[in-house]
Amino acid sequence: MTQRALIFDVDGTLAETEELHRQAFNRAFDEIGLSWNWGTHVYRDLLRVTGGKERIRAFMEQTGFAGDLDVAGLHLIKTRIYTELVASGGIAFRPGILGLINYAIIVGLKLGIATTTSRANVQALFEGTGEAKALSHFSVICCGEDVKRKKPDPEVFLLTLKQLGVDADNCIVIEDSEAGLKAALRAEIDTVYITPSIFTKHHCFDGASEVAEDATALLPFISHFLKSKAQTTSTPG
Ligand code: XBP
Ligand code: MG
Repeated sequence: MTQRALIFDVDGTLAETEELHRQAFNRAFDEIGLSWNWGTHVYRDLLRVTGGKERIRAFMEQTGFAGDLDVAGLHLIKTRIYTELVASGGIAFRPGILGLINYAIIVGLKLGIATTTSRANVQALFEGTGEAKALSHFSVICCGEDVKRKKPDPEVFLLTLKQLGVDADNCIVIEDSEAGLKAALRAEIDTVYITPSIFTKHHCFDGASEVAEDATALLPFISHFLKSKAQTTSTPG
């Protein structure tokens, strides 16, 4: 039987995590005595740069910061603070996410994660939401540290496809951002559903198969995708 898969992005897609990332960056800056403070508008703009370390470097360049900064060390502090914030339990999955995970398990879709953030943050999110068990159903989890180039580069999706052992044609991606959409399309995954997050509502989603308010609206599309694939497979010639 042809294997098919559902691949989830993490930040903004599984949960509205970017506000906690923003707070974690600011607390980390404070901890090392930097006077930076990323407000919501500044952070929304900085999110065009994917990856926390890359975002810090972009900000340094943008502001002409000339100091000597251990970006990797600062980012480790940020990750520690972020995982603590998430573990404190104030975050939940977005509507429909757990329903889609359960649906995938029932219909035999493989589950994958393709994210820019770190494995530690993914783990913390599933634990912090009280859904650690759901993570055990994901056969592949590809993160920022697994790739050389982050989204919108397709590398994380290509790696996820390879590890899943599923063709791009037989995959559905759920994303919230323009960079994520571009990355999936560049990996030749044609079926990309977008659920814009608070921080990505203004992005351009040209090329997406569907843009929905949240994952609750996606079930009929996924079911239709599976039916059309089943018909293609069973049509002789
Ligand atoms: C979105 C991102 C991430 C987070 C920060 O990731 O760009 O960089 O903002 O995470 P996703 P790190 O692909 O899941 O939407 O600081 O751990 O890099
Ligand atoms: Mg995202």
